[in-house]
Amino acid sequence: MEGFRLWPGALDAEAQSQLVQAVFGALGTAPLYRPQTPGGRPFSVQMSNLGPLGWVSDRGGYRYQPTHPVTGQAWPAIPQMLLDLWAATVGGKRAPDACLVNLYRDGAKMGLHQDRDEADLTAPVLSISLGDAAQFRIADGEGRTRTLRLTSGDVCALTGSARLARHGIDRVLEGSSRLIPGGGRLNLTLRIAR
Ligand code: MD3
Ligand code: FE
Repeated sequence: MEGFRLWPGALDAEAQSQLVQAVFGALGTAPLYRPQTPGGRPFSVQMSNLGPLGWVSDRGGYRYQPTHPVTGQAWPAIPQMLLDLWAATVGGKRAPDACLVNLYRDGAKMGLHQDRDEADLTAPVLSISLGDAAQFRIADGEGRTRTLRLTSGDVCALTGSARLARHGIDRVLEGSSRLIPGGGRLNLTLRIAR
């Protein structure tokens, strides 16, 4: 698919554990929580954010905001490692201002959706997968759907026509990695929200 770029194993074991350490450290001040859909159902995925803006969902809808909805505190900074990874992969003039943290445990998954809450829908999204492997699905505009396995250390960039493609996580292969304390799959998505 045009605009979908995957770097399998872009992060080695050392980089992966450094990243997990940095993110779990930040989660001490911005704890994972389970947002509600606008319809009032809890997400199965636990979430938090890093950076000036964070993606949130509640009965008021989807939006980006500067503070954690539970603690009211500013989101912690995006680790430099991630800013460097953005520069090395998608590059461009702007740095990301939002990093959504998704933790999949206990059968959590994510239904097919589009990411369209960002001000500039042509700006790339960069995704980093850590921990358990997952079955990722992405659909093109013609109803063709592609599934691929995302494993720990994989990085993918969404630009061009892939940027508005419907995508989701069908299932996580629980116990396939021991990287994450307490188990599960951690996905980080770097974005330019505003
Ligand atoms: C394709 N996350 O946070 S990452 C999301 O693994 C999200 O947690 C999934 O979908 C996860 O919105 C998939 C790969 C990904 C991320 C963003 C995309 C694929 C994308 C944006 C547009 C198209
Ligand atoms: Fe998405």
